[in-house]
Amino acid sequence: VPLSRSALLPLLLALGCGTKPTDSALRAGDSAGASSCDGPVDDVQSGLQVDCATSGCTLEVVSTSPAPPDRGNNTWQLQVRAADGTPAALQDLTVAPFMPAHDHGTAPAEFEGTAEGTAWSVGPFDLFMPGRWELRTAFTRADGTEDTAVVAFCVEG
Ligand SMILES: [Cu+2]
Repeated sequence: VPLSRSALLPLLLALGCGTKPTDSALRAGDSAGASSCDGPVDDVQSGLQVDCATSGCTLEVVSTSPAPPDRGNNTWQLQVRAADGTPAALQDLTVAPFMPAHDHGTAPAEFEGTAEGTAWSVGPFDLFMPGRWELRTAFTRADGTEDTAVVAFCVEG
């Protein structure tokens, strides 16, 4: 990656987080509260399935570590299921954790998954702030069809 994580993280915090520009990075990271997780979220646990954007499949959360997701390093196992529920083979799967309210993601921004049978392991990715995160997932099915799915969840302070 062109920028080291240690160089980019303070930049992300300075640019994206908190409404008061004078807040320090630590202050922004500590500003947990009910209002920090506004918006719809999924109940992230083993077996959760969310709809794919276009091709009629679902994205299943096989497992997360830690469970439920928490601040710091997280590793997830994901699996795409066809419309009939059978596990779908994929060519690739990439996730981009993102905080829409703050308009920032992680460093690096994307994490390529590793196939484990029909499931894919992604991470560790650092959910470094409390609040509402989206795991924006993009993948290519065996027939070349590209699709996306989003899992939204709250990270507690
Ligand atoms: Cu943030």
